[in-house]
Amino acid sequence: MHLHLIAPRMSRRPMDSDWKTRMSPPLALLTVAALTPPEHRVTLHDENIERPRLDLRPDLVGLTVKADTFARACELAAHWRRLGVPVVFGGIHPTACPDECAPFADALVIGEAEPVWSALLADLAAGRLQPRYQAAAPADLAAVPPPRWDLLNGGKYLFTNTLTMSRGCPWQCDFCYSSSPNLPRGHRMKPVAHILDEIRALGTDHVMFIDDNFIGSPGRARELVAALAPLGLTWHAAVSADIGERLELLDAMAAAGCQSLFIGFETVNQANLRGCRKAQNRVAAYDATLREIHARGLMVNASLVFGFDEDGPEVFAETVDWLERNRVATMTAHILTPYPGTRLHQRLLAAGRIVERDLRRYNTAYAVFQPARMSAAELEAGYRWAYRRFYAWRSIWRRQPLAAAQRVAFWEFNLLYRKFGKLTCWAGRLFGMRTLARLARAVAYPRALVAGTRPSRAPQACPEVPPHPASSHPWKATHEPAV
Ligand code: B12
Ligand code: SF4
Repeated sequence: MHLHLIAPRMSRRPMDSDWKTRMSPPLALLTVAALTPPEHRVTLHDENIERPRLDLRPDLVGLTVKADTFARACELAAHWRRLGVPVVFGGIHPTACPDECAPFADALVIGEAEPVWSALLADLAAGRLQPRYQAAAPADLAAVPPPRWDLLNGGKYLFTNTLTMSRGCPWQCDFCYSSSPNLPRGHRMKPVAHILDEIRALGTDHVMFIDDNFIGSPGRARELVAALAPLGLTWHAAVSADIGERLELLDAMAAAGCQSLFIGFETVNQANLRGCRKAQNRVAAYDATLREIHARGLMVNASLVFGFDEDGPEVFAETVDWLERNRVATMTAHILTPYPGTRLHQRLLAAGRIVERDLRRYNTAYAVFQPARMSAAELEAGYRWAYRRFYAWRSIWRRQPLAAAQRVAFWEFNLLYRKFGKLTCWAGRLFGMRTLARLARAVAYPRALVAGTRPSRAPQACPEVPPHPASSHPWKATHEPAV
């Protein structure tokens, strides 16, 4: 049989360039391809990097579907269903909202593909495709095959060095898919040997772990980090904000070549954190956490959310002041988005506060609900202002890292990716995204290219950063409640 797997076009946020949608390949589809027995032919298409091949007549079309790509997935599905080709939807949106997705596909894979994919293919071959496939138990991560990287047109992506070491997260923040009933609870890790094999198969000394939470099982993460240490890798990961309470693990990560952490701080208001049940974050500990991370020479990409119930129009300046004061290298900000299937969605729906149902706008750049302490227009305008202000020259200058080892990466990200992203993306198209990424990486992390020459990453004394005299927002007085 011929299986055609597709990642539909994402709805790009106004502040992003194509770097964002071409950042990395759809790992889910590479994984589904790897699960497919070799007697079947698999083709893969990512609509974010090339036009769809509507002329193909495969035996099955598989689409990976997120909230913001749902509408496009339905259009593509309708095309092939008209031609009599069965279509299966998988991914986070059909998992969280199977009933809404069911009319648009012949079959849904609810949750992980590993336990059900071969049964689905057998049913298809026998002409008895079922409408829903859902595993009774979570996948055995020891048996997950490495992704089929060979199917990719890798040169068109910024990074092709992504991998996961786990699935899930031990926490259940209200706005996150982890709070959705169809997702397996808790954090599960792949065996360390398995992860090392995946890294070797990538054939690079620079990898990005794109898990929800690299420290979701701290003991197991320690084992992995110990195994990574001798490899001389440069790597990046996403961790929860309680990393500040695990300094030994942080030491080990820095010593093993970790260069930057993506952290969901979300808000500088503890009441907001309580409201969304983000129990692991303590605003009072944020500054110290950032100091500890910076002292070990790591950069931080802070993930922030605007529009919680305690947020008024002052939240944007307060948050950016805090980021600048702490010299946070990069920011990924979101407007609070009630993804269907999450607890947040249930709560706002029940309160009649969802004002926008077009899921194409559910990419965190739009206020799709009625905020409590400002208008939807103020929320959107404030959000865009926060991006402009954070990536303004003045702010970039103030946020320069104290650790010399991170300065080049800092300037590269702030200028090449954010400030001049549209221009550099054009250059990327001309010379190849990956060629440019490799060049940027070689300049930012030159020592990583010479095995065994990594400098010591023992914590350095890192001076407390004084508040900016120009800061006009007394955020500390209002936003440092006791916990
Ligand atoms: C990597 C990633 C990205 C990459 C995507 C790269 C790519 N080309 O796919 C980038 C950086 C581009 C990205 C961007 C964004 N992302 Co993102 N991202 C992720 C992340 C961390 C990992 C996804 C992944 O690859 N997982 C590994 C694979 C193997 O697991 P999986 O996807 O669950 O797939 C399994 C099953 O679901 C199933 N499956 C999946 N697809 C299919 C298809 C078929 C046919 C079948 C049979 C099975 C199947 O089988 C797989 C194996 O079991 C997820 C978090 C998460 N844990 O999923 C968030 C996540 C998907 N992102 C999210 C968000 C909010 C965003 C942004 C809006 C953030 C922002 N404000 O910029 C943007 C959207 C971009 C835009 N619209 O402009 C949300 C939800 C998004 C949504 N719309 O529904 C998530 C869930 C994070 C969260 N917890 O809130 N993201
Ligand atoms: S810590 Fe992050 S990944 Fe985990 S439930 Fe909360 S938002 Fe989701």
